[in-house]
Amino acid sequence: MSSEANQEELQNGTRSTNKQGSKKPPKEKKETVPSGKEVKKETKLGMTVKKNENFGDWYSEVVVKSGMIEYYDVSGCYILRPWSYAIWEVLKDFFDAEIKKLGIQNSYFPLFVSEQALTKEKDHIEGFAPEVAWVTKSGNTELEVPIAIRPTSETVMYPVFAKWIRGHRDLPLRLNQWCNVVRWEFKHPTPFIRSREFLWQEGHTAFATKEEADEEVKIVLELYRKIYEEYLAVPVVKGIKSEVEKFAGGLYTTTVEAFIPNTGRGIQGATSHCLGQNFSKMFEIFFEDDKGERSLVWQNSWAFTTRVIGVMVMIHGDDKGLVLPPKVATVQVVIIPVPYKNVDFNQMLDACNEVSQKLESAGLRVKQDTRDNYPPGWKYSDWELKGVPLRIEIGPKDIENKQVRMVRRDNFEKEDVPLEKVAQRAADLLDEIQANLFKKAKEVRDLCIKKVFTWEDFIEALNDKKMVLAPWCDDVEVEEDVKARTKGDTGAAKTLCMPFEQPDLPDGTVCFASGKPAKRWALWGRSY
Ligand code: 87F
Repeated sequence: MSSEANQEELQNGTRSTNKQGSKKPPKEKKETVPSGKEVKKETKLGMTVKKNENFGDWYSEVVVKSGMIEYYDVSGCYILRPWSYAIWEVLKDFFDAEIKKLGIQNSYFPLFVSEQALTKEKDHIEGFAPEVAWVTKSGNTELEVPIAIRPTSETVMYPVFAKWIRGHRDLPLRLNQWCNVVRWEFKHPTPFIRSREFLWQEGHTAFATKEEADEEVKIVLELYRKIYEEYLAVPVVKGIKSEVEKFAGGLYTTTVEAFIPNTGRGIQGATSHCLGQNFSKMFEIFFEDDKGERSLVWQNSWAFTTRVIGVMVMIHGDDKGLVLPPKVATVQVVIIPVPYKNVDFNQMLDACNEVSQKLESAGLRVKQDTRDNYPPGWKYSDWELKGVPLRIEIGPKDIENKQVRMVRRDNFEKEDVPLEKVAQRAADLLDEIQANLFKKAKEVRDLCIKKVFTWEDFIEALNDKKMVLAPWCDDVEVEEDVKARTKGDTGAAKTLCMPFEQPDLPDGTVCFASGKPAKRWALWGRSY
């Protein structure tokens, strides 16, 4: 952009930066918009809370003002508006295609569970019972037997697995379903992160051998890593849960763990469980092998939920609003005409159309904001709030010079790009933004992992809102003891996982908490 053009723009105020993130709410003033109408400038549309000043309020504000969430009059339930649901669909499309390649099939099982089925596996349901929601009435009539709403579908699916699986030829049985589940949580609800109803996929599979089950657990966990790191640009640690933290009904639980630096809390990203033969024993899921012997099947289950969206918002959002990684953004590029008083608006629209077509032909998701009742500066703020990765501004000087201006959402860098290069440059910039968001998030996350050897250093790191990587004896009682000793207003520390990637553990290293010989490194932290 020439300095002459810059001057003109400054005078016109058309390329002003977002003023809505500043402390003072913008003054109400009247502006002339392309339609010639005078409009009252609306106030408080932008963010009013800073991420570092009040993270909780910032989060609530950003999910609502960006258009992701609408609040609802049932506590803990939220409306997912198209702006967030479309992100879910991108992840769903990716994961669905991947599991189909593995030979996993989709199916749909009922929302309701009979009491008899739900309580069949007592150990499984025990700790979770208070969270189960029940239907007790139809109209004014009490049901003869109350019916539960699925909090997860083991007890719905496994009785049928027992019926369907007869011989080794019926194996593996690998099913998935995309559905909602209900868990009546009493902890403070947070959109996406902890809601009473949420969307997920739940995979439930059965194999003849443990080896096949083990293999699938790993493959699915890698897909979850890709969802976080390659789509949402959120770094995660892969690992195995401790005995205390694993899914009690299963054999072992693998996990991807994310971290929210602002609150100093770890957050379980998604889990892939090997259930061993625990559920097949309980639900009598046998198969006859090729020698005619009856054996129990080996099972897995795995899930990721709409929580992933909340983690992404928390990691990348800033004081101006949402920041969407290009791979999941519904709109990757927004095109905004920047009209001047005496310039033909239709000419601007033609230019926008031309650019839009070039981008769409290159496979990019594009939106033109041609609303004639808002000035460009207002639109910039609005799309920044909504987190669109790349903005293209087209003004009369740009048309004259056969160029457009591109502005990145992640770092606000601007550049002028010749018309014939817009598609390639936009695509490259989107890749750069995706990579940069991950790189920045990983740098911050890495600084939040503190390696310690002693209890004192452990406590210091925890109080400093860090995750702690510490040598551990892997005793259940010691984990319970650490929980008890760290219990406070902000919640106890627990193991997040034992990372698959283990630093060296020299002979003679002792557990930071018990002084007993350390068996492995564990990642500890307060968590969601
Ligand atoms: C709440 C109420 C009732 C979690 C619950 O992770 C039961 C449960 O079983 C419950 N909350 N869980 C554990 C779910 C385990 C497992 N289920 C299939 C998964 C992956 C998908």
